[in-house]
Amino acid sequence: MPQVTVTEQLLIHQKESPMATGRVTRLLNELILAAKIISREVNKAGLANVLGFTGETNVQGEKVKKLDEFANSVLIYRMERSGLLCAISSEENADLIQVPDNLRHGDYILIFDPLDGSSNIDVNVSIGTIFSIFRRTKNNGPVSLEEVLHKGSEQVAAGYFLYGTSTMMVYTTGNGVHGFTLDPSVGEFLLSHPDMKIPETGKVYSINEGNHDYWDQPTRDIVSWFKSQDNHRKKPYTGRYIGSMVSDFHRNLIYGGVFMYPKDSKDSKLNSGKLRLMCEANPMAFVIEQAGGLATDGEKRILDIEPHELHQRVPLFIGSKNDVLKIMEIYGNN
Ligand code: P6P
Repeated sequence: MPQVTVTEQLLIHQKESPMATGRVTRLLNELILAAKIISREVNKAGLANVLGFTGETNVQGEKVKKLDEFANSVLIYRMERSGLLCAISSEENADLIQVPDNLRHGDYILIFDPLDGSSNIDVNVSIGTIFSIFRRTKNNGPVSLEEVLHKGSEQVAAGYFLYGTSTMMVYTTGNGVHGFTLDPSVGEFLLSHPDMKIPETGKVYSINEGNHDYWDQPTRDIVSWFKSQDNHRKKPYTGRYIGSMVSDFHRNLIYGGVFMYPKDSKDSKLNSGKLRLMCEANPMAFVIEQAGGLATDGEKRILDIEPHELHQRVPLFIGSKNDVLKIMEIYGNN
């Protein structure tokens, strides 16, 4: 199989889209360099002193782990210097980051979760970086929050890096979903999963069943349906939950299935669910729709949700089309 790099794959589609200027290609390549640096640290976390906590807590009220902080600082440092961005938003930072005046600016806005699933870092379970890219509508001056709070349907690119048994990159620019695997011997991400499509009906459901007593009735009905014999499969779906959304999402993308993080009454601060719209739900929803799947908050399409704050949380049901349609039917009947 010919060794196709990310750049070559992007240039193939760039030729097809006359609006393309190569800047998104350059932006993704800058992200790739940051991901290679993060991957190197993740893969030796047990050896270097990057395990454990920094002692701080982030805007989400979560304890910050050293690798979280490392990944966040690498991404901000590298991407600020890409010359392609005007603003950055990180899940780890409360406020929008304006690209400093002494650095070259561009028209793009990058939103990311630097290391999703970080609670798994110390136990050697796969974690990931999730990214979302928008094009600025205005063309100069400081970027206002209103310019960043776009609906997910306006993303120009999105995807994730998965630091697992191998390091992978999965992205979309609106021309399908393409997966690349890092070949450490050449230091390149090489095309390993061209034009990824999620099976229309899955065989896996992913949810933290420990939250059962805090779910509303529609969520309990949905999970009972997946565990019953009168579902699409006429037998119970398999339950799989890694606790790292990028890993659960990636497995479902390949095998078929649905990942669910519904709202629950466990924590009053999280009465709209735990996952963030801008840096987790939107990018994953763009990817899943391009792969033939669906993503909803139970009632609405994720990509149609009008954001009102940077770290807004949203219930998330995402994966195989027929399974997500069933979820919407059950929610719609309540
Ligand atoms: P819980 C990781 O912190 C994360 O944001 C997702 O990657 C993951 O799916 C979820 O939280 C796990 O949350 O409450 O089930 O431990």
